[in-house]
Amino acid sequence: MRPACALVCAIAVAIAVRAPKAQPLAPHHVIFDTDFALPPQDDGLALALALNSPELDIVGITTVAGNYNVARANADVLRMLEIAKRDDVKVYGGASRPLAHVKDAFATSHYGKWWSDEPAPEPPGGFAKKRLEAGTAADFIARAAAARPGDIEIIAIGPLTNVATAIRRDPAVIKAVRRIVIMGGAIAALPDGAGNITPNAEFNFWVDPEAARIVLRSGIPVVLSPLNVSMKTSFDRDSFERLAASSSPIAKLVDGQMRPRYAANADYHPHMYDEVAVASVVDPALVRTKPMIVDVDDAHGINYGVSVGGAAPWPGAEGAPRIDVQYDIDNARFMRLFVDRLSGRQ
Ligand SMILES: [Ca+2]
Repeated sequence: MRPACALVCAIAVAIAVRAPKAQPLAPHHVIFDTDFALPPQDDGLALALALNSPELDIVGITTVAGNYNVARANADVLRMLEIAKRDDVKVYGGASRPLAHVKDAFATSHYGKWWSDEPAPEPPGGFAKKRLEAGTAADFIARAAAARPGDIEIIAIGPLTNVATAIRRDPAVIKAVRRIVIMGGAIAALPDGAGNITPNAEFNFWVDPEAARIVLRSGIPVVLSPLNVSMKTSFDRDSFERLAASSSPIAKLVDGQMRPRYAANADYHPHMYDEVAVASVVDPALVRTKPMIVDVDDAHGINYGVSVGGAAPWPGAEGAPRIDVQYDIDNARFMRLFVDRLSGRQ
């Protein structure tokens, strides 16, 4: 053994001896803020992924009106937790209306039922015995963040009304929340940046543009999962069949709810939206992000609810933050994670 080798080898052995054993991943302590509906709604599939991901510790679920009204969000999420045998997860009822957006002829004739006062329809298997916790979603967000400063992350996959309300009531939320991962917006400066409710506005931001602007400008570190990255995803038939072959309760639910759609259309392969936001917390390497300045238009005109993102500041966007924007994803790897987790294969 040459002297040089002896030295190098001795160091290598020392490093190997001192190297710590692999530790389990520290869980992300998350509040799951959602305009929930059962699968095939993306919120339902996103919660299924979260519930089956040991990287995530769900400290509470908060509901908000969006896809449907908040009564349905509450009924469906309580039922989902019973199906998943996760009655231990606490649910707090949230905002039934956006901060300022009033219902009009467009809202009532297009996608989404946030404006509706209809009672919730009975979920598959009946209404849950599990009940909402006392207190509002906004109060819970403020209380949970204050109790664990710097520890709580919010995964927000609906209109941002609850988070904005929490910030307004208690600005200490801004410093206490570690970060917020938001499914929302569409960035025209990136590929696939068209809107999905108006020509340029994404649905979650359009339902409550004032809330989206408050949250983005709050100072809470933001990761944005916009339509641009959703458009790169596909819940392909092979992945669906692999999931459907599992006997897990959630896989059976997804099979029952989605098989008619796959059966009716040989080319059915829906995009994934809220699921991407969850998956990107579980495995950040799935997505590509870039820092961009992003703001939301809350002027009541043709761009109401439109998010605008750019690499450099521009007039009118003074005070808008630079945030991480997801723009691409490894769909094959994402679908493997999604199917493995929902089918209990981990
Ligand atoms: Ca949603």
